[in-house]
Amino acid sequence: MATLSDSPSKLDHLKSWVEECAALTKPDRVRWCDGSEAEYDAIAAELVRQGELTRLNDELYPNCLLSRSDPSDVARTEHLTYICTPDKEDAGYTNNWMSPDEARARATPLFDGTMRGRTMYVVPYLMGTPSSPFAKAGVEITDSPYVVLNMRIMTRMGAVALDHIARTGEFAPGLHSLGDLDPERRLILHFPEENLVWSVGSGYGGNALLGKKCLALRLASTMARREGWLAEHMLILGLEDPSGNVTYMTGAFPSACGKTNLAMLVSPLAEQGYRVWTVGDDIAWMRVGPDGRLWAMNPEAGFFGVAPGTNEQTNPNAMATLRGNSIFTNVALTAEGTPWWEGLTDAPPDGLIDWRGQTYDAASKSPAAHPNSRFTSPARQCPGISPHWEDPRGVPISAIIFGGRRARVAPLVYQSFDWRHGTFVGASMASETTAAATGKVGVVRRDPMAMRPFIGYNAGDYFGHWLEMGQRIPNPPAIFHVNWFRRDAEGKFMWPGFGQNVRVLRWMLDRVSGRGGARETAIGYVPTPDALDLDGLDLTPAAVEALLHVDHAEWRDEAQNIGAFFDKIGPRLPAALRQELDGLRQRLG
Ligand code: SAT
Ligand code: MN
Repeated sequence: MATLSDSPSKLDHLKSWVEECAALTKPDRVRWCDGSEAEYDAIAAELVRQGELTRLNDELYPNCLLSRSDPSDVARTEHLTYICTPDKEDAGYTNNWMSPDEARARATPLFDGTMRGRTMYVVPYLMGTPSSPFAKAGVEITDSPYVVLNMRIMTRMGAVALDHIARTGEFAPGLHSLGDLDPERRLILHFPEENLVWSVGSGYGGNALLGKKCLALRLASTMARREGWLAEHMLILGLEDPSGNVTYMTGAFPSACGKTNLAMLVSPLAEQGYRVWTVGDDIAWMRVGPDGRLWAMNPEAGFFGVAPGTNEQTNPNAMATLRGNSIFTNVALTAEGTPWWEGLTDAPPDGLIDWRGQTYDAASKSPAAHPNSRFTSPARQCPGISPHWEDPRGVPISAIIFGGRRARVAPLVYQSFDWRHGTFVGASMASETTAAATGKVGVVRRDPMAMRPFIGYNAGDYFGHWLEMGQRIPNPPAIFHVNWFRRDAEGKFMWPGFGQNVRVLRWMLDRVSGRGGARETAIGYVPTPDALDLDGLDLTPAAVEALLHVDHAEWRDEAQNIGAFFDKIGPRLPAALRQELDGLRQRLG
C-alpha cells in the first residue's frame, strides 16, 4: 500500500495541493481518510453523539443513519453551477459560464478560512472497478463528515485509490466546503482544463459528492470527448432471456424519472424466463471494445436513489438494498425509529417526525419526507446485482434507451432508424422537471440525452461527438425512446409502468435479435400491438392503440419546439441534426 511518506513520489503533487487547500481554508486539523470500516464507524458515531445524525432502529435497519439537511439545501442548484473555460462558447447554451479567473476571484474569499474550527477530510476515491484500465481517481477535500460517509458508499474510497494515484500520479482534485450553506454564497465550479472542481455552500448529493455529477459526468464528458469515449447519465441493465443469454442495455432518463426502478426491475415475466440484472442506476462510461461493440461500465459503487415512491411493489430490490448500511437523507422518521416517505405505505403512520425534525401533522398539505429525499446504499446489497457489475471492461451494450416524462406526444416506445437518427432522438428529448433540482416542477424542458445539467462543454460539440462515435462503432447498439408517463384525457397514466416495463424491454430484445414486429412511422419504428407481450395486463385494444399513437399535429408542434431549441444551441449544432429535423418534418407532412 502507498504511504504518504513515500518520497519522492507520485503523491507529491497531491500532498502540495492538500497543503495549498489547507492554507486557504484553515482547518483545525487535516485527516487523510483510509476508507476503512473502522473509520466510517468512528465518524458516524461522532456525528450521532453530536446530534448531527440519527441512528435508525438497529434491528429493522441495521447500521443505518438518518441525516436532515439544511432546509435550503435539498437538491442540485443548477443556476449556481458553472463551467469555467477561457472561452464562453466552450461552455455553450446549456451551461452557466464563468471565466476561470473570475471563478477563482469569486470563490477564493468564500473558501478563505471556511474550515476554521472544523476538520478537513482528504478523501481519495476511484470511479470504476479498481482493476479496470478505465477507472479514474479523484481526491475530494471536504469539511463535511456526511460527505465522507456517503463517498465511502458511492465510490471505492481510501487506500485503493491512493495506491492508484501513487502508481499513476493522476487524480482529479475537488475542493468542497459547506461554507455557511447560504444559497447566496454557494457556487459549484468546474475547471475542465485542470480536471478541477470547487464547490462551496452546499452539502447536498449532486453538489457535494464530487465524484458523481461533477467528476463522473461533467468533467468526464469533456475527457471522453478528448479521448473518444462517452460519459453518460445512464443506467445499465442486463435482460436475461429464457435461454439464459443476457443482453445489456443502457438508459438515459432525467433525474427522478425512474432510472433506479428500471435498473432494479423485478420481472413479472420471470416464469417465462425473462429477468433483469442491475449493473448501474445513474452513470455509464462507454468505450468501443476490441469486438467493435460499445462496452459500458458503472463508475459508482452505490446508489443515491430517490426515496419517495419506493416500496415493495414499485421496487422490491431497492427495498432490500436499503435495509442496511445505508444513509437516509431528508426522509421522515417513525416512532419505531425506521425511515418513512410518501408512497412507502398508503398512509403516514402515527407519531411521525417529518424531514425537518418536527412532529408531522397528517392534516398538513406538505409531505413528511422531502420529495427529493434519498437513500445512499451499497450496490452489492442489491439482490439483482449483475455478476458482471464490476467487470473491468464493462458489459457489451445492444440497446440505448432514451426516455422522458411526457404526459403527451411521445408514445410508449419507438426505435430510431439508425445511430444518426438515434442521436437526433436523444438530442431532442424533453421531460417534465422534477424535484431533483431546485425550481419549478412539471415544466416540459428540453433535456438532451438526460444530460442537460451534466454536459461539461458546448452541447453542439457534444452532439457532434455522439455523431462521430457512431462512425467509430462498427456494431453500434440500437437506439430507442420510451415514455412510461403518457396520460389519458382524464389525466391518468395509461401504462402500468414499474415491473411491467420489462414487456417493453422484451420488445427491444426482439428487435435487436432481428425479430419483433414494428411499423415504420414518421418518428421511427413503433411496435405493432401484437408484437408486445401484454398478457395479463388490463389494457383494452383502444388503450394500446392510444399508447402507441403518433399524432402528427402534436409532432408538428414538437418539431417546432425542437427547432427552437436547436437554434439556441447555436452555430456548433451539427448540420446532420438539422437534416434529421428536416427529415422528420417532411415525414410528418
Ligand atoms: O444529482 S444527484 O446526484 O444529487 C441526484 C440526481 O439528480 O441524479
Ligand atoms: Mn442522476
